[in-house]
Amino acid sequence: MKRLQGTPRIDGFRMPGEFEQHKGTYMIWPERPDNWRLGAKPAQRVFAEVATAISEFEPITVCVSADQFANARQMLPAEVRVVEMSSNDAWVRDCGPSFVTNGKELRGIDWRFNAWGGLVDGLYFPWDKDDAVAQKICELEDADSYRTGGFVLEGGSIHTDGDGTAVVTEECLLSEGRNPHFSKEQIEDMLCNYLNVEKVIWLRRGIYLDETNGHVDNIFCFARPGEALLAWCEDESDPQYEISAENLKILENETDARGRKIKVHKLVLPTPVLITEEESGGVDAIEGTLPRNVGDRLAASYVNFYLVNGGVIFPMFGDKNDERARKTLEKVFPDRRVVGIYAREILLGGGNIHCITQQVPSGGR
Ligand code: KQY
Repeated sequence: MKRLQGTPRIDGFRMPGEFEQHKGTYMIWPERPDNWRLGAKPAQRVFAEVATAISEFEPITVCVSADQFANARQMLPAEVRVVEMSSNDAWVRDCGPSFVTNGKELRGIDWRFNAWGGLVDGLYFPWDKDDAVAQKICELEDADSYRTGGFVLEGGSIHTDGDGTAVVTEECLLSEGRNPHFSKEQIEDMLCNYLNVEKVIWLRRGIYLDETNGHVDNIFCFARPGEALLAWCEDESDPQYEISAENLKILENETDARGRKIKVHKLVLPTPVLITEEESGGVDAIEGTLPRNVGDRLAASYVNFYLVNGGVIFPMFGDKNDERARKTLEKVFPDRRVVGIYAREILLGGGNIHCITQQVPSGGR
């Protein structure tokens, strides 16, 4: 497949909203023992549950290393397509392509990936295999791609309504480890040209202590144009309270690209989730990888749900707010089946269901 010059905007391609119809979903199989406890066995069981749940709604492909291929194949149902692909870890939202379409043809944006901050504050080294994932998925999808040169970005750090608006956080996109030579205006230009949006809404910060430097996909999500969910904290003594309140204020004072006020639904967070001694003890310590220490607070959020055709797959934490989250999602998405998956094992690796999925929109050739 070709590498394209120019930009999606010039070529008339746009990034759809996740709530739009999908052709399918990609995931990557977890295996590295310095991020996933107990040789990634508990995480693999949850990844298999997520893939199985997605397969009930739309086609799904799981990318797996050569070493893990046989194991993944036997853990996943036959409906799930399994392909061999190398990677450094399992976060396809971030290293996979962001797809754009003109309604007839699909193309990918292959951002440069540097493990959430490169040598400044990245989460592991090296990341070269991850950086090659987007082009490989584009090959499987028969999609030409735009390579963004030195511009670093992860799919979880952007969110669009498919109708001219993108939402990001300053904490992430202005972080030192990504594009320190770009001004805020230059970053905004890149987003407008590659996602083909006219307006970028800048939230301030993401979820408290999110190791991605505050990815937007853990705190904010469009349900449809003009309507969104925001991760919400009710405990005024918690540092998250101020972060969520600040973002709400920004959203209340904004309009989207079409001039609409955005209706915001509060999705109340679980009570803080901390790493236990047993969980910490199961992770191999390797220099250069973020350690998993006892008592560390994880960036748990129900906003890390994934929208599939006709469904919503959301993470549960065994928390009193799990059922409350389900009710909020059922209210906001009355036409979708809401499926909860106990996802603490994904959280222990540093993300959740949205971070381990990447959609291929419909509208490809
Ligand atoms: O998008 C994400 N939340 C991924 C985080 C990666 C964590 C690596 N340990």
